[in-house]
Amino acid sequence: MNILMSIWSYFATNILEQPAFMIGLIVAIGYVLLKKPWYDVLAGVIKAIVGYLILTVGSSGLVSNFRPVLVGLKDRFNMDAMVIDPYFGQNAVTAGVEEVFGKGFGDAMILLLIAFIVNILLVRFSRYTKLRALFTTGHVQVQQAATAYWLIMFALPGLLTNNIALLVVMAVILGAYWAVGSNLIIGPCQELTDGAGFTLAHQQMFGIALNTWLAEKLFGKKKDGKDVKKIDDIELPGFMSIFNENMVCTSILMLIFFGAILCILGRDYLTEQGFLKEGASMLFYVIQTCFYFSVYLAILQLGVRTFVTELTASFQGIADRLLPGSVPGVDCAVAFGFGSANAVPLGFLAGFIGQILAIGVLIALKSPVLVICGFVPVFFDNATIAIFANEKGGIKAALILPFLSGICQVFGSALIAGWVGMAVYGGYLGMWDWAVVWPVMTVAMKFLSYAGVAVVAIALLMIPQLQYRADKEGYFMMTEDYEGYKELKAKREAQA
Ligand code: ASC
Repeated sequence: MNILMSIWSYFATNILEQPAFMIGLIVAIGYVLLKKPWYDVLAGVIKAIVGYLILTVGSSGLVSNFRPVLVGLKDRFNMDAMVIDPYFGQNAVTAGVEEVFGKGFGDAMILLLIAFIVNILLVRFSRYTKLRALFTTGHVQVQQAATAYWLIMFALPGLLTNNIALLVVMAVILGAYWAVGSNLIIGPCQELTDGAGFTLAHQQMFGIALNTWLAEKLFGKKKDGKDVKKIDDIELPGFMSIFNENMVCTSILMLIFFGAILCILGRDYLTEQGFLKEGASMLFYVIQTCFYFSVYLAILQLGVRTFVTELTASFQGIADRLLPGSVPGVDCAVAFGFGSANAVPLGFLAGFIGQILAIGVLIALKSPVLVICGFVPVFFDNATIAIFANEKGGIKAALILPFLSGICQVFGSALIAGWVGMAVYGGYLGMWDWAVVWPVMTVAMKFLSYAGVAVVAIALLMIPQLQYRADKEGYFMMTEDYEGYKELKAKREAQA
């Protein structure tokens, strides 16, 4: 038993929780099932892992580049508050779970494994469950398992004395959330990528679904049949046309907005904190810091292009042999390689403004829980939402919806983290689904107890059934034969 546990813990720490190696493993299995020669398998695995590591360099570069702004806002305005960010959230659980529930953090990782198995089984039986997506984003699964662990123990304290029942309830709810959420947005992902054959498995899946729907309903095709103006359709006059280029657009927007914040923080403060070297030029520090956003975005997009090709080609082997009709769910940053590149900085800014506004309201109302923006929710959630919103509702949707999402992230996180007692440990996950969807599920479980668990599980599992009912012919075709699906859609549109 001990040996088994050590093998499992080695596998979990080094592969399951490390998306780069997890994706490498999936690519290896996929290519072996496709009976590729060994050297093709090897080359594919290397490209997938390196591509993913490149993506990680881009995304962690973005996070650290933004640090001076966030640290500065916190220090300068003397705010002692909870940071909404997945890593701060994970720390808060690690720090508090023993004290609050008398439970170790280790169980959260066993929960991760069981929930992942639930996800695989739900997809294996897609004929009945109608679920087609496998969650592969391990680092996100760790953060979510930790937060779900806390929320569910808070909602159902009766389970604290029965470990097995506790794990089963959690694994069913979390596994169903993974499978249902990533399945829910297969349609928008296939449309965005013209059938690349993946979906997103991250922290704003319901957020993407809702905002894509809102973008279409509120900002979509006009009554006279005219298409909406997407970001890339806007032809800017004269000198403004330089904004059409993504690298230029990102650099200038960052320079204006974050350059201003850096200047307000001031040279003395930045030097004191060690962000700016003694005697270095403030002007060039600001320019370089702001331009680095474009650098990391370019790196991130290169990483995406490198591993997505391998992942989707090899996944065919898994979909053909093991999990028919399924697609892999990947990090939300992968969306940045598709759609309008300028949606990324615009969504980020709109979300940032929304968050700052909401934080202002919390301060004005003297809320007992104050929130500080973390970079991951404000950037990755809102940029992703903007990309999808732009596809359906154009530039207006790509600005207004992320703005509203920023507000939801702050208010939702403040409410739930204050209520369940995570705020005092300094952090909460804070991403869209965890600021909106999980609080609702937690309320249902807290007030209805075990009936609430049933309600939540059934409600989640009903979603794919409803999606399937809405389009029986196209539902599986969308992942199995995208060209055929497009023809079907064109035919339907012609008839309408
Ligand atoms: C998260 C998280 C990250 C980022 C990254 C985005 O939720 O924990 O490190 O988003 O996955 O690419």
